This record gives sequence, structure tokens and C-alpha cells, in this order.
Amino acid sequence: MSVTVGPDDALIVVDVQHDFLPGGALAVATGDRIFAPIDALAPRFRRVYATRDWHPLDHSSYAQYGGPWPVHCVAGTRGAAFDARLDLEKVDEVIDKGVDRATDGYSGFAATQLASDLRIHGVKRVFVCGLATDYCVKATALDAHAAGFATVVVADASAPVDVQPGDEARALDELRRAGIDVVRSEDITGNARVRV
Ligand code: VGL
Ligand code: ZN
Repeated sequence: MSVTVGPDDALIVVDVQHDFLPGGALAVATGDRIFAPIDALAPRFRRVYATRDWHPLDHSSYAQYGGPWPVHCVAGTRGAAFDARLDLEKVDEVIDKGVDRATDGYSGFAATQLASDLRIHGVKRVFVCGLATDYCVKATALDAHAAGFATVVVADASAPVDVQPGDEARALDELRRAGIDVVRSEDITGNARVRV
């Protein structure tokens, strides 16, 4: 299946932060694979969003508060900062999520301005990529679809935590069943930033 980037499309790059990359507190082992595909994709979109997991020190997702995760992405720390390999020149808007201790913040749409900002800019379809496929990419894509945006997940521009082997495949299946297209970046054609 091939899909062509047009003027009503936006790219949402999820949580490309130190703590989710090798060496980080909640590292995605294959996380480095996303940079080349994202670099190739981002310049072709008229609008690019980057989400950031941005938690308080007492966030409810941390193990010491009964949650599933080690402390990660504490607001303002190096672990929460974007990796320098993400070209912020291509990013139009940064969306912080999981800012309240009680919201897990997996989705870029949870308690943020993302949906209204997309609508203000006339976006009809979103392409979602980043970290991690089986958590925040999945949740963001499901919420985008539920909010009425056509939704495409770019599998190779994303990478999974894979707490259990097979979590990535299960997440992609769940997305397809919800009506979301799952593609690889080589199947994406077009460039909304050049006149054709
Ligand atoms: C994420 C676990 C906890 C993610 C965020 O970005 O996928 N995963 N917080
Ligand atoms: Zn988190």
C-alpha cells in the first residue's frame, strides 16, 4: 500500500527523548532505528508536532507510586530532553503530556491542545511515529483516530519497548483493527513542501 503526503497531513513524532533511547531510564533497545526514517519524512510535511513525556517527580506511573515504570522523563531533566538527532528545526509545535501526576500521558491527545491545534491548522490526516510503538505511539494513534483524524502509523519510524516478545506486532494489529493504516516509510510518497 502506498500513501502520498499532501497539504492536509501532519506528522506527529512521539517522545524522542533521552530516557526512551539506549542508555536512558526506560530505553527502547532498537530506538536508534527511528532517526533515519524520521529525518527523511519530516521535511515533507507542512506541519510537524513533537510530543514530550513530561512528568512530575511523583508521577503515578513510577514504580514507587504503584505504577509499571521506573522514574523517567522528569520535567526539565536531561532524560526528558529531546535527543539531539531529532531535528527541531523541522518541528512546528511541542506538546507536553503526562504533566499531571494522575494522567499516564501515553497519548499526545490526553489533556493537551493537540486536537484543537490540528483542527486550527486544517489538518485532516496524521502520520504517527516515534517511541514507543506499543505504548505512546499506539495510544496517540488510537486517540487521533477517535478524534476524527485519518491516521497512519509509520512502523519503521517507530520502535517498541517489547516488555513481552511480540508486543510490537500485537500493537500494530490492534491499530489495524481500529481502522488505522500501518505503513513503512518506503511506502510513503509525495512532498507537501514542494509545488508539483
Ligand atoms: C512511554 C511508558 C511510559 C512512551 C511513556 O513514550 O511510550 N512509555 N511513558
Ligand atoms: Zn511516561
